[in-house]
Amino acid sequence: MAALLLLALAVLFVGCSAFGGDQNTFAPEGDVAKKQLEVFYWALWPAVVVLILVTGALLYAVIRFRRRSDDDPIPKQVHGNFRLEIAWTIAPTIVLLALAVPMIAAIIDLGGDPDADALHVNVTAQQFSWLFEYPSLTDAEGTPLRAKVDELLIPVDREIVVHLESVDVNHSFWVPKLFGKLDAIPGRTNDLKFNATSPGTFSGQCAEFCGIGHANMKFTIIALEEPEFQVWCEEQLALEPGAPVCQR
Ligand SMILES: [Cu+2]
Repeated sequence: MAALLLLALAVLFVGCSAFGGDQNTFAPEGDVAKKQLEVFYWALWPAVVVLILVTGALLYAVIRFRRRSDDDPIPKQVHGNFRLEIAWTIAPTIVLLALAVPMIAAIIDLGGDPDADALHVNVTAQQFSWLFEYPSLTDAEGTPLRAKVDELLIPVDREIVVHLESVDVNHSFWVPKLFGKLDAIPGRTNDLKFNATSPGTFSGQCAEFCGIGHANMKFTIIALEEPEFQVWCEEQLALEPGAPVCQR
């Protein structure tokens, strides 16, 4: 039995990205992911305290008031306790109200207007890949820049605004180190702001089961330093070095 339990735990922990995986929400590398992790901890720690208090009280009651051999067959009958009932109504209300303050503040913050110099990206989800287009980065003919399928390049430390659409079924856009999930729904556009605070490669994937190829619907976001991003932009659009359209 113990061996089985150990095996089950081992299988479970293999999936933990704390052991070096790169889809780790506990190792955020963007301001949005950091804020979302903060909010998660706001909910987690009070819940842990409540869990310990409730489980402790339960275990105490089970052991302290267990049936003994010399007990009467019918225990003392108790109906209601006004003070206790008031206490366990007011205490959770205070906890929930206190938690609402940082959480609502975070929701307002994350949903605010984008920066004036934010880079906009149109993201289209389809079975089973992701298409990325930069509406403001256009070549001489006005055709917008498109990144490779499943590979979005962004400048580091700059706000990116995603306009997310789907052409077929529901998908979900998710890069654990940069931002939480956002659904891609046919017929509507969902927006998301994020940034990367360090250069690097961040892996993401579709987080909504969307068909037989769902598991392979992965993509990568590559964050480059601003000058490198500009060089890449100029090359892709076949523009002269220093072309204004690629400048921040
Ligand atoms: Cu999908």
